[in-house]
Order: sequence, then C-alpha cells, then structure tokens
Amino acid sequence: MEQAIKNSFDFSNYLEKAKASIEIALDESLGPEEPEELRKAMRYSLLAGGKRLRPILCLAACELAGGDPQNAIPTAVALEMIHTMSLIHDDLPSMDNDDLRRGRPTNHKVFGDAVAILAGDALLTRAFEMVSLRSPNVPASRLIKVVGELSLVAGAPGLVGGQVVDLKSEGKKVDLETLEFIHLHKTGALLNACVICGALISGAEDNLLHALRKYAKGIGLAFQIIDDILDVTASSEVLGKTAGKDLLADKTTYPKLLGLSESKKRAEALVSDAKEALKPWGKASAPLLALADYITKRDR
Ligand code: GRG
Repeated sequence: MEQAIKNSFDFSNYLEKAKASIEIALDESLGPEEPEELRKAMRYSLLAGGKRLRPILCLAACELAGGDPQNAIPTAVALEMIHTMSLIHDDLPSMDNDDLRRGRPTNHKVFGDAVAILAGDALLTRAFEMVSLRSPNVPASRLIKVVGELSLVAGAPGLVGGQVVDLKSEGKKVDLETLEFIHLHKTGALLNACVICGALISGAEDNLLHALRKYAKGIGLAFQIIDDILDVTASSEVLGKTAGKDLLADKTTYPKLLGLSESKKRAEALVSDAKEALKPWGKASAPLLALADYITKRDR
C-alpha cells in the first residue's frame, strides 16, 4: 500500500516546486527595511539557501488538511524567518560561536555582532507581521491560533528553553532524557509548529492535529539524530556549516550516547512511527510521508 503511494508520487518534482514558490515568497517578504545595513543583514541570511524543510512541511500540512497551500505561504515564510533568526543567534560568539552557515560566513562575521542580533530580532518580529498583517484570505480566528503557536515555539517553552538547556549542558555528562528534552525543544518544536500551523490555516479538525503532533514528534527527533550523525560523518563543504562541531564543543549527542549505527536505527524507527500516525489519511499524506523519509536519507 505504502509502496503504491510512493510510486505514484513524484517527490523530487514536489520538492522543487514547493522550494521555488518559497524562495519567491521569501524574497518578496522583506522590505521596506531601513536602514540599508539592516536590510542587507536580514536578506543575507534569509536568502542564503537552505533546505527550506520547515516552510515545505507547513505547505504540505495545509494541503493535507484540505486547504489551498497558497494561503499558508505567509505563515510558511514566517516559520523560515524564525528558523533563520535562530541560526543567526545560535552562531553568535556568545552561543555556538560559528563562522560558517549555509555555505557562507555567518551573519555576525559579515555585519558584526550588534547588527546580527538586530537582524535576528527584525526577522522574528517580521514573522509575526507575516501572519497577522500579511495573510490575506485566512480568517482572523485561524490566524490568532497560528500566532499563539508561533509565540510558544519561539519562546521559553520552545527554542529559547531548548537553547538554554543545551548551552548549560556543554562539557557536562548528559543523560538520554535531557538530550531528548534539548532536541525536542531546539529542533522538534519548530518542526511541530510547521505542520500544526499549516493545518490550522486550513481549519483542521482535532483528530488531524493530534496525528500531526505525533508525526512531528517522530520526525523532529529523527531530524536532530541525523543532524548529530552528519556532524560526525559529513564534511563542512557538504553541510555548509562547520562539521565536527559537537565534539569540539564537548556536546552530548546521540552518536556519543548510542553509537552511529544504533542512532541511525533509532532515527529510522522514529520516522516509521511518524508515518504510521498519518496512515488514516492515505494518499493525501504522500508529501508528508516522503518528507519524513527525506529526513533520514538526507546527506546535509
Ligand atoms: C527563537 C527567540 C528565538 C531565539 C533563538 C539560538 C536559539 C534561540 C535557538 C537555537 C535553535 C537551533 C539553532 C537549533 C538547531 C536546529 C537545526 C538542526 C538547524 C539546522 O536546520 P537545517 O538542517 O538547516 O534544516 P537549513 O540551513 O537547511 O535550513
């Protein structure tokens, strides 16, 4: 059955089209920004490429819930803005202190720490503007729920909380439970928000939202496990960011706790469970099923 769905769905074509529409929307989402230095810094990171997995998940969930993905574009852009600002801040000297991101020098290396912080702040606030003021054709009652999801994911219950525990755990012995907390908050929470917000735009029923949360929990954790594996096995050139960083920063990772092969198996099991959650939606879930597989098979 699943094989049949896979065969009739052209994932690379889907990915290419979704990515192209996101790139256009991202380009149009910025402006007018004054002064020019801020505009340059915001554009530098937002338009630097990247897999665009988060906005694509949002569009796919919107479609699964029966909506027109076009209506979810501003929210998809908002999610990529939050992701990008988190990368800018994560790379700062006071955080992960990195100088390579998406294949180019990090934002603060080009614009300085102060402008990098402010460009991140401006992207974060623009994200809320995208949803509340730049989302035509979506009822306000749905948009307010999306704003709620975004405020949870960007704040202490989401990325910020995960980042603090991550920073405080560096150089310390971390158990699997704490590692899972970090991953679910730093990485999983935003992936969850992507599918939930996409579905909310379409006015999804509770049973679909519940299934999407299960799906997102699985792919969120799997995504970060693969990220940990790639940090050990891939090169900086392919990743577009500094490889081997976790070891250098003395971070606890899945490969460190479980070994490479066990970590891979765990990621695959999580993806399989994630896909299972969407089974009742059959063919309509093909894009989300393929995106889940893409997470474990990716090389960057
Ligand atoms: C959100 C207010 C607010 C603050 C941010 C710095 C911080 C707080 C959180 C750190 C979050 C972080 C950087 C998590 C890592 C997530 C991760 C695995 C990123 C890599 O994602 P990819 O591989 O990257 O999808 P591309 O470049 O393809 O988009």
